[in-house]
Amino acid sequence: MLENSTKKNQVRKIIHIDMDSFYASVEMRDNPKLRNLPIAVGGKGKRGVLSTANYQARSFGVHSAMSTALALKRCPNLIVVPGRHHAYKEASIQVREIIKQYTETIQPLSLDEAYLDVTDSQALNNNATAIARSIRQEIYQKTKLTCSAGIAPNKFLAKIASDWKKPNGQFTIKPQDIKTFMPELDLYKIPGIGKVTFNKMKKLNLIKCKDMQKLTLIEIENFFGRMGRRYFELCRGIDQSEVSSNRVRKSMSLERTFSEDFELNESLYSWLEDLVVSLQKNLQKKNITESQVDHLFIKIKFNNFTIKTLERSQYQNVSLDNYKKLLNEISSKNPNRKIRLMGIGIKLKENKNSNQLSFLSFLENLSDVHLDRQESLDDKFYLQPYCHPMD
Ligand code: TTP
Ligand code: MG
Repeated sequence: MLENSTKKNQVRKIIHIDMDSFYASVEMRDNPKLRNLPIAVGGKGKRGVLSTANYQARSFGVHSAMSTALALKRCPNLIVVPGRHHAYKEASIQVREIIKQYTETIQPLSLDEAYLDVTDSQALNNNATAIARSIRQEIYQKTKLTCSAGIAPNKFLAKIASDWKKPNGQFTIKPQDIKTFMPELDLYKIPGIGKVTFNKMKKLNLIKCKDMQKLTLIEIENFFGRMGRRYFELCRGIDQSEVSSNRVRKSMSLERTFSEDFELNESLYSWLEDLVVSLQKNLQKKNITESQVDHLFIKIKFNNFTIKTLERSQYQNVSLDNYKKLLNEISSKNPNRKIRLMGIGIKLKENKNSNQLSFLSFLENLSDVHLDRQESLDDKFYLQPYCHPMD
């Protein structure tokens, strides 16, 4: 009895590992001529977008998801190289092999990021800071790539901490440090709080966690709806979520970035048809049948980069007709608007066994170019495969 409750209240030891300027670092490693120069990985065309940039390029204000055109304005000597996804996957698998020696409880988030629960790890006297250091050293020895690590009692704090000493550094937040660490943390640093939400927070004079800590749960829920409770907890450094190595697929989607902006109307039907055909093929490849589909959704990115998603529970059949209905509904709600991206997808019914993903299929399903990372705290979005943008 005592043992159980001790275990339940045991302080957890979570590590978040994040590779440094991952794609760019792989490119510099494999092509020494690129070292010491500002480089970025991405599309070179008129509407090219960057996946990432090395730290030298970042000092010019160049960053992920920036248009190549703007990046070249900021840094005229920037060298833009196309992505080599197989090389990134290979490095990711090597990293995973190293991490596996320290714990089996690993939750990959993307090719270059993972959470580890080392609470019960026998390695290095169960010293999480030492484990993180050792993992980083081994990753460097085997891949010649650097990474950063955050060590903390929960996933949220570990993720925040891995950013603290980037690149090639690590930072530990001990349980007793949380009370002093949290108040000064900027709310926009919280994963899941993107531009739109942060702008809303700013209007309410909520800039740092200490500002949010002054509000009651009910007040936060009134402002931010169902995310209220999560924000209430996160601004205090509370996060009970587990490092879950059993990835369960919750959705599947595809999207296409257009080479020019299009009107949001029926003229998009032929693009929609292409997407539906590809989605149907992908569902087939993954042995997902219609009976597993809960409902359909459509996603639109407008030319001002705002994103709208429309989900309708009455549509379960993956047909062009149903997606046309969703497109018509979203276009009637947003008349005369131009868009740069359209995506479609399905949400799956909850069925833990049949949707389970292995690490390898997780990697296969990862977006090669995830330029549209969702502003969501829900892990499901990391599992969505995407079409390559057209640029
Ligand atoms: P990140 O870990 O977000 O970025 P990073 O590893 O390049 O840099 P940092 O040192 O800050 O961690 O993403 C990992 C890789 O994912 C990145 O190298 C390229 C890809 N990516 C995209 O393709 N599009 C994006 O918008 C982002 C953010 C990343
Ligand atoms: Mg990274």
